[in-house]
Amino acid sequence: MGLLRAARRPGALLTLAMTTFCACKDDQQGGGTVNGGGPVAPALAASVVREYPHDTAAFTQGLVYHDGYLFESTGRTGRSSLRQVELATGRVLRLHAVPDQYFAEGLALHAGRLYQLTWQSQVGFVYTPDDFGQTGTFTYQGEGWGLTTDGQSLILSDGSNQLRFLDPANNTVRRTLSVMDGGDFVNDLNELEWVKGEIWANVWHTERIARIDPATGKVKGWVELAGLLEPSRRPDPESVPNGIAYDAEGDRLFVTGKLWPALFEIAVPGVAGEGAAMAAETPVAPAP
Ligand SMILES: [Ca+2]
Repeated sequence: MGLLRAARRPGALLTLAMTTFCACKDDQQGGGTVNGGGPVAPALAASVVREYPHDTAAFTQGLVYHDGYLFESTGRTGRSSLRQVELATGRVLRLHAVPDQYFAEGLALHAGRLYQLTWQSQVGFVYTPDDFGQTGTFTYQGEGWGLTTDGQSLILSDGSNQLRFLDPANNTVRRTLSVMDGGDFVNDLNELEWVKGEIWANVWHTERIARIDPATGKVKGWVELAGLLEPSRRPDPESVPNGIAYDAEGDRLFVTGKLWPALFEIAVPGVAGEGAAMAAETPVAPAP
């Protein structure tokens, strides 16, 4: 996937590189395959707008942008946390240590509260973003991987191809969505983000993000992250891309990975994340 390698200097936007590939796990290297289920969705390369520092001890499982800051959920038993992070420096401004028995997972901001999942404990925590005061808990069946919201429901992934829409008022499942590309189910859905009416999902152990139609579950397109962080900068095999945050007001997209030393602002030309890139290209009017 070298042709999709992204540039690293600020404001640099690459020419669109498009290809098609199957979402199935036996086709990790891309290239179209016959699956009998209709055409697979096209892939667009992400281009790097800026690179920021990221804590290499953060096993990122959830990422949210809110009010000028990143909020991050990190996993691993005994080391799980909720963090408020300064974007420019990667500095952790506030850290809540999740009790040792939990492995923290996805994170979403819904109705002014942060919702944090745990992997296999079937309980989540609710906090106020200002001070990380815990205001409640919520429960769900099975595993918790990624979490986001469409403004009405909490949307939960569990490592399968299914997304569950939960009613935050009573924890019931409003509906379930099967995610498919062409004729193939897309398994291992992980960290989630609501971006311009689509659900974006990291796919575990891959270098790509699925852009999912929330009405049908069909993958509308893929965002290719291959080349974003070189293998030499990844401390271990689990250092895969995970973590998507969207600044809707500024149209800025942020992505990182587990234990990554960097967090990237990216743009997907014609799709999202072009706010900062556009601003950089706007000529300054001469003084009168
Ligand atoms: Ca997210």
